Amino acid sequence: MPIAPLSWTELENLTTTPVDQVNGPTNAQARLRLFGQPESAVRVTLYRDNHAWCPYCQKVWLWLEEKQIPYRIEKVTMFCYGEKERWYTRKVPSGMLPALELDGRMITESDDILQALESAFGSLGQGMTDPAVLPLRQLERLLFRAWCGWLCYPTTSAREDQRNRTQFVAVAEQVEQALASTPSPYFLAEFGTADVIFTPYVERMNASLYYYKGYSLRDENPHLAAWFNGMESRVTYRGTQSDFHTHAHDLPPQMGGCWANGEPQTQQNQARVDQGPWFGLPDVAYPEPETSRQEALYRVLKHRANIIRVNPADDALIDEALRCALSFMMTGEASMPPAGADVALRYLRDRINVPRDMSIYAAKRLREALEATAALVGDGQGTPIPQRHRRDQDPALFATSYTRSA
Ligand SMILES: N[C@@H](CCC(=O)N[C@@H](CS)C(=O)NCC(=O)O)C(=O)O
Repeated sequence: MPIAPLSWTELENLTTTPVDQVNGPTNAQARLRLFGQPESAVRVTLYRDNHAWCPYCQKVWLWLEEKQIPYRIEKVTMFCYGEKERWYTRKVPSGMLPALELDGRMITESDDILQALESAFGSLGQGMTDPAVLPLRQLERLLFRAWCGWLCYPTTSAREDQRNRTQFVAVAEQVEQALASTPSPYFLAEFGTADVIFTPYVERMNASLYYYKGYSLRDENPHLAAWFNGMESRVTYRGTQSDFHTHAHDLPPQMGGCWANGEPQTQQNQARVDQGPWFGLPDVAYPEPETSRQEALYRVLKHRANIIRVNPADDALIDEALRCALSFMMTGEASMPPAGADVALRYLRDRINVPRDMSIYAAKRLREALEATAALVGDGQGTPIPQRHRRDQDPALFATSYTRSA
């Protein structure tokens, strides 16, 4: 029998001490990373996107985390999410990300940034200009182009889509061979720069081809599967890792469109990524941490005032509906939400961004609870996610954060 939802205070009492963002594991929320060193050791500021989504930023971010270089993080809005900050365009007139300040010197272009970091701090495994790394960097660009050729152009026939798929699969096979030629799951004998360079787009390929083309990069390619598993054994990668839902809906405005091929497998995959079940998708394979529900709860509580304010539903309605979903997530007991909660909860379900808001398993738990609670009242869906921009996610809407009550 449905029970009354917990109050906000009762929910707050279920939270535990959050992880240390500054010295703890890699996370998207930190503004300062010290790795146990004093703040005076900081020589680097990374300017990266507010959404923790930009692939070139992820490359630099992962490198800094792997090398444990103390750094500050300044977050900037990407054009398709909202207004670019003036303080940033004064520093970088193009507004492009990432940028990095090293000992007061501004550097743009992710490859130049990595080279400058190598000069200052030494390379991560085999470095950017190592003769073994250079051909792998070229292979990464080849794979990137084959992916764009398949995903980002409309086709007029199934045959054309098939041809683009064949071209992509041929390059993926080259990647398989490169991975097969090393004794480790990584691109070279030891983890290093080459893996960091492949990470952002291979992650986006895995998500987007699953969602728009019905093709699972991770399931179809055993060496890439082993590489993903190797990456997921690293706490650094886990902290930067996104999920299928986030990528599927953040890529179209960035890439100028992603084209679904309409095949039955694609339609099935789209339904699964959008409506669940989210557990078991090939976007993650390491075991779920015990803290995933706690993390999701903590993150919602921290931002609940804004989450409620930006939801198109009436504040009182989403307040109660959200407490029902969170109570279910934490206790396993269903609470009946008010009429209209289906639309309100699914609006939020569709806008959980990984890793910006929380890590991959926390997001799955939260989406699951929102969907299960929404389904108690109806099958209404939230406002569709825009495809040409993501101003529904404008960071300005979330500028002030909730402070925990005494
Ligand atoms: N070649 C550049 C590419 C950087 C790039 O394309 N950045 C995009 C985001 S992925 C950007 O800043 N676009 C402007 C914006 O979206 O605000 C690099 O390697 O750093």
